[in-house]
Amino acid sequence: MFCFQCQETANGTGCTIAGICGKKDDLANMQDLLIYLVKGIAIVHTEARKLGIKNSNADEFIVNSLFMTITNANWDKNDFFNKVRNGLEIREEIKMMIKKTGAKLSNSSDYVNWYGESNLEFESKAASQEVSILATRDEDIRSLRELIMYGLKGLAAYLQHAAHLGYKDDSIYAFMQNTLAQITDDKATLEELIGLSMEVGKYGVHGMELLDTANTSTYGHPEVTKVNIGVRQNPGILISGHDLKDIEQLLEQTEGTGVDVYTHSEMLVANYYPAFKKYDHFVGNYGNAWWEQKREFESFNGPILMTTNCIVPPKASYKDRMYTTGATGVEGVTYIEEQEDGTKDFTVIIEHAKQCEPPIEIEKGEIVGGFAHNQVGQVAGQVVDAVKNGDIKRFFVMAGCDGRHKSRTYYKEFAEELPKDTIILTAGCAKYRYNKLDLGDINGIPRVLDAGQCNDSYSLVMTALKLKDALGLESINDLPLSYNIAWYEQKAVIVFLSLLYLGVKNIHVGPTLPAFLSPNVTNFLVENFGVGSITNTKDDLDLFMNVG
Ligand code: FSO
Ligand code: SF4
Repeated sequence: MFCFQCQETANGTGCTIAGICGKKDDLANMQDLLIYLVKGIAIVHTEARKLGIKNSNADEFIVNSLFMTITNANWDKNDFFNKVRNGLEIREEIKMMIKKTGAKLSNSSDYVNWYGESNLEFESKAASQEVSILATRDEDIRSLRELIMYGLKGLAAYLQHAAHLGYKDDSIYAFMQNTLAQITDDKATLEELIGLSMEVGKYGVHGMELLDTANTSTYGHPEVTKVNIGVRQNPGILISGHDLKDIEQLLEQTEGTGVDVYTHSEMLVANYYPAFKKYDHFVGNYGNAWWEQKREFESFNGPILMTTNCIVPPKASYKDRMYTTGATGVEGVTYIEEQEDGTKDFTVIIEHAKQCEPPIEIEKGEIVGGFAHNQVGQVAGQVVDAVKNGDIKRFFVMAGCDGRHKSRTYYKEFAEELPKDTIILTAGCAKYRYNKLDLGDINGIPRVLDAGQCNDSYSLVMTALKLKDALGLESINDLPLSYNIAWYEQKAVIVFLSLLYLGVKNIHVGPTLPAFLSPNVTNFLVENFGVGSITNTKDDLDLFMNVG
C-alpha cells in the first residue's frame, strides 16, 4: 500500500505498511483499485458524453466511490468488492452504448479494459504496482495528480449531500469526469495540471454553493443558536457526519418515541437550522471532534449513526451500538440502506436506543453558533461599524479540521493568545479546539463565529465578500483578514483549492503541509499564492498582526 492523502500520514511522508488511521494494506489496495476503475468509467463516460450519451448511474457511482475512499469513511472491504463489481458493469454498459452508435472508443488503456470477476482477481489487481499512486514516477506530476484527486474526493462528498436533497448539477459531474480522465493522461504537462487544479477549485466553489443552496432552501438559513452540550435522562441516539437529510429523517422518526437525539462533531450544525428547532427531543450536541469518538461513544451509552466520515475504527465496547449509512461502512456494523422511495428506515436504531441507558454527562452548558452568511449579513452593519471605529482590528479564518496530533494544541493556544480585538471565523471540526473557551465578545459580537461544517467555508467566503463590499475595498485580500487553516482530510483540500481559485492569498495551512505536495509544487504555491505553514503561536501572531 501507499497512501499519503491525509495530514496524519506516517512520518509526514506516506503510510506504507498500514495506515496511521487504521487502514490495513488490503483495504488500502482495494480503495486504490476502486479509484483506478473510477478513472476508467470517467474516461468512457467523457467520450460517451461527446456522443450525446449520458449514464446517470455512472455519475452517481463516481461520486459515491470517491466519497467512500475519503479518509475514515468506509472500512468495509466487502463494500469495495461489491462496488468494483458494480463499476465494471457500468463501464461495460457505457462501452456498449458507444459501440451501438458506430463510434469507436479512442482510449485503449488498461483503465478501460481490465476486467475481473472474483474477489481474488480484484485483490490481485489491487495489489499490483500499476494501480498504486506510485505508478506515476515523476514526483511533481504525481503531486499534482493527487492534489486534483483529493480535491475531487472532497467535492464528491459535497455533491453527494446535495444530491441527497435533490440538487444536482450535470456540469459539475461532467467536469469531474473529464478531469479524472485527464489525470490518467501521460501527455498532460505540469502547466496543464496546475491549470486543472485551479479549475477544480472553481468547481469546488460551485459544489459548495450547490450544497449551500440545497441545505438552506430545504431547512432555512442557519441562525444564531445556543446549543446545549449537557444531557437529559432519556435514552438517546447520537448522529454524526454531515448529512442533513439523514438527521431530518431521524428526527421525524424518533418524535414521540421517548428517545432523544444528539449531534456529534460535524453534525453540530443541525442545531443551527430553523427546520430542526421544532423538535423537543433534539437535545443538543454531545462531545467534540471526530477523533474523540472512542471515549465519547463509549460514555454516550446509546446507538450512534454515522452518516459520513470520520469513523475511527470502533472499539468492541460500542461497536454493536454503531450504525452506518450513505458512503460509510464498517465490517460487522449494521448498514442502513436507502429504500426505493429514497427514504431510510431507522426503526432498528430507535428500538435499540430504547434498550440503552441515557448518556453519561461529560459537559454542561452551551456553545453558540450559526453564523453562516445570511445571519452574518443581518449584523453586517454592526460588524462594519466595529471595524471602522477600531473595535475589531482583524479577522482570522480558522476553518478546517481537527485531528489527533499533539501539535494541534497550537490552535487552542493561538485562539487564546489572539488580541481581544480580533474575531475568529470558523467552520469544520477545527472549531472544537476553541469553541468552548470563554473568548468573550466585541460589542455583543461573539469572538468565535461558527458558520458550520467544512463545506460552510463557502459561507465564510460570502461573509468576506460582504465585508469587502461594505468597507468599499477592491479585493478580499485588502480586508483585515488572515487565514490560519487546519487540515486533515480531503474535504479540506477542496476548500483550499476553492480559496485559491477565489484569489485568496497568504493562506497558512497546518499543522503540517500536505505530504502529497512535492517541493516544486509547494514552491509554486508559495511563490504564486503566498501559501505558508505554521511555526509557533508567538511568531505567527506577530506575522499575522503586522501584515497591513
Ligand atoms: Fe473533514 Fe475536516 Fe468536515 Fe472535519 S474536512 S475532518 S469531520 O473538518 O469536518 O469532513
Ligand atoms: Fe495513512 Fe491518512 Fe492514508 Fe490513513 S488516510 S492510510 S493515515 S495517509
